Amino acid sequence: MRIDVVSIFPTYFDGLTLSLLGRAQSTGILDLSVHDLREWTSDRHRTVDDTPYGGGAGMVMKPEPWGLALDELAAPAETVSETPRPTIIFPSPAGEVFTQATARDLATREHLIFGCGRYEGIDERVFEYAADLGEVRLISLGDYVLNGGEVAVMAMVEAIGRLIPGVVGNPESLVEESHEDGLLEYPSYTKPSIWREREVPPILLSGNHGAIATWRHEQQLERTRQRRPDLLG
Ligand code: JET
Repeated sequence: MRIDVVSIFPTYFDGLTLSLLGRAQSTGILDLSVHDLREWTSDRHRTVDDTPYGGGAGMVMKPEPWGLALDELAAPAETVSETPRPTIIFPSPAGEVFTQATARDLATREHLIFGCGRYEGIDERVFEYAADLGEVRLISLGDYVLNGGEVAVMAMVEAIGRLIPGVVGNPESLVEESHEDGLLEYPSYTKPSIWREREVPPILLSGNHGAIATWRHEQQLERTRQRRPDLLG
């Protein structure tokens, strides 16, 4: 999978080269490039924002650098029609909510482009133009506002990246976790069996694998009922 990220703070993404996703990049499973939006400016001050038409607080990201960035990243010059149309994602508090199902869907794409907005947002015509180059998705991490899209893109790339076949060593660890079966995860314990007078639930030491599976499922249901009743419908 190819992933391009466009941001005015490209060093935010240095962390994505660490650990799991770093290994996926060195093995060639994931081809991740981070680009500075200012590379597509041509004025002396490398301006990416301007005042909003109609007035109001704050600044809006200018369309021109975004147009040039998308032209270059969505249709690389040296390639031909085999290049798949990219999925172009803009994190936005006004987008559809990102879930594990969204991550699974996006993990099947050949080419993702993430655009990180800042200030009060991006000139609306950029989203219209991007729709001519690929499938545009405005995606929200949740009902809160960030200063820019960078942290949201970090979260999405990590959630998507670990679902690409070969990125996570043991694929079973992908199934046995919160949200993959619509329930919250059961509690986990490791040694020592008594720590600061707190015991591990004895059933986990019983060796009775059927009873352990039943107990874990009950724990999942109880936690989901208490913390996330919305998931039970
Ligand atoms: C966000 C994502 O705050 C979030 O996204 C970042 C952000 C902040 C400010 C502007 C912006 O521009 C994008 C845009 O969208 C229409 O113009 C993006 C909160 N939950 N998920």
